[in-house]
Amino acid sequence: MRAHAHLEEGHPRPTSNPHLLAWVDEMAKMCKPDQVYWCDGSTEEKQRLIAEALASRALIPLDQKKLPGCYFHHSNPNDVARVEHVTMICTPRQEEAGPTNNWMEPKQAYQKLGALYDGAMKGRTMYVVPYVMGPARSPFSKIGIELTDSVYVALNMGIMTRMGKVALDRLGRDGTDFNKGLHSVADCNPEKRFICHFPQDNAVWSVGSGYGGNALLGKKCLALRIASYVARHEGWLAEHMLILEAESPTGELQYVAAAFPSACGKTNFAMMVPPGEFAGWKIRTIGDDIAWMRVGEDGRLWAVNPEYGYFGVAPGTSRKTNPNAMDSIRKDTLYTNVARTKDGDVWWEGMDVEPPEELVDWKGQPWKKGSKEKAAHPNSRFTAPMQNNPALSRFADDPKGVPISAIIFGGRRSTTVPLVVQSFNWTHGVYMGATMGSETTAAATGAVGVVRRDPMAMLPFCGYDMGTYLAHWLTMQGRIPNPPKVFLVNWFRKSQDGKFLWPGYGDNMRVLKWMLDRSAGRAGALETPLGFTPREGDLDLQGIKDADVAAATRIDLKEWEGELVDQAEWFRKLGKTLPPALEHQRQLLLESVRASLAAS
Ligand SMILES: [Mn+2]
Repeated sequence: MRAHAHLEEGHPRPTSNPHLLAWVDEMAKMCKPDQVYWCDGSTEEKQRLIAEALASRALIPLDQKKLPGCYFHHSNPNDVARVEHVTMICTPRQEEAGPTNNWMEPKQAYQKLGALYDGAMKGRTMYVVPYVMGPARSPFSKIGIELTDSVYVALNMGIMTRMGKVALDRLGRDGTDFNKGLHSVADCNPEKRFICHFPQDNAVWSVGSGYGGNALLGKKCLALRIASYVARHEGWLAEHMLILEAESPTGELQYVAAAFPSACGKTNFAMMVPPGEFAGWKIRTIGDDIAWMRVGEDGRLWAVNPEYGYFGVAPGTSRKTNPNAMDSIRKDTLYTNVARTKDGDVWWEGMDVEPPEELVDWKGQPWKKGSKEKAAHPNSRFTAPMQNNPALSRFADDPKGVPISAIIFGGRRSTTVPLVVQSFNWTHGVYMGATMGSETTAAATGAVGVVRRDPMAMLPFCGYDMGTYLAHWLTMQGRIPNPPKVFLVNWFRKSQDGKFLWPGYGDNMRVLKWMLDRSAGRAGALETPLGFTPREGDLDLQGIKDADVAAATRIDLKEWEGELVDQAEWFRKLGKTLPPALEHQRQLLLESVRASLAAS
């Protein structure tokens, strides 16, 4: 009962909300921290927590002249990524979690994790982290409270969310609608690591990991898994999508949301710098990872970014691939598992900067230039406030959100999927999202790997049964009088000798412009059995280099016949909740492709 003793002696608690207080007390009783600290989100508090973290070596200082307000953290080497095999959806019936999620019965999960939490915070502080996902005063936003024994997590939550007093004010003296998140690093044992979601209780219990997606409970846990469940019941969409703003030379603003799986360039696309030929065009960021989208009074789909910062992968981020990200991470940024230079700067593979002769690698070991070991962990990260982004849209914090003209799905496919194709209609668009995927290629032999289907890039993030999720997407059509147009893109198609057919990065602006013009009904296209594709001359290709546009945009019906046959197996895997309209769509496309093949 030390926690209680401390509460009486310590500062007065910043809320009188009985529901919140009772829950915090109950969790403290189980975890037995030495003290309970309520975060207020102030600047002074941040400085104090940083000082604490420096003293305990949870943070290591970087050169404060070069990187003001930036610090380094290295995680336990056994704890460097999301852990999908121990990420659970805990619903009374397994069918509610569906065939693509891991499932645990809720009572059993509470018991199992309760035993791991018992006394796990002895000798530690329990930080109470109140936060809002979404603009502070937006009716779309949701409140969460994360209890954590990691000061690193508390500091990250301060960057990634609107954290502190703002959330308690919103919750009010009697509010009950908040996500109950409990997190303990415990002894960081991979054998005792679980991330359990209780959609019916609006609760998340995470134990045994201090890493980003497992520990920052506002992000994947609340804003995607729990929110997707809530969104289905409330009639909206919680999606793994970036949101960007495009301003044309005439000042017209258009917005798109795009779902790409992890490591397919969401952050790069959201912060894209258009090529020189696109003078007067500006791309600005609303969000780089998550979109909450609802139907507005005007019948359009409106999106907010629930997050307040960027938790981005460092390796591969460079001046060339993403200058706006590089500018976003020079101050007030936390770096996790990157490499460090002797003079307190950061370095990673793909930074496009020659490594110095010597580095300190992500584990804290000396590293010499030419070493075969990677200096930065491939999943090393930066956590940066979105206000740092020079290309941040002035509507990024708008409570209404932004109206979406186009939804883009995309994966990493070396063959078959063309550069861009527009769906015939909403159902066909949902079908495109349902069947999208990425593949692994055996680069050495050029052999094509297995396609991992990742519907709407939500496979690891959907908080309920996937077939039911796809049915929810289909029913949204009836709710959106002015739906966005839907597109499928593939920046990663390769030639037979393994070369990318499309340069990607800033040149994706050329494809984006066509999609924006299609959405506004002012660009031409070729109707194919698989949707609308740009004809020669429909894409603005002025000044493009290193592209084989004809090959990148080509639809090979023979390849598509195989693709459509292959998709049947994926649909079988989703089981009996798969909407019949999607299987029907697949058969229609297959018939149409076979008819075209027979006629040619
Ligand atoms: Mn993501």
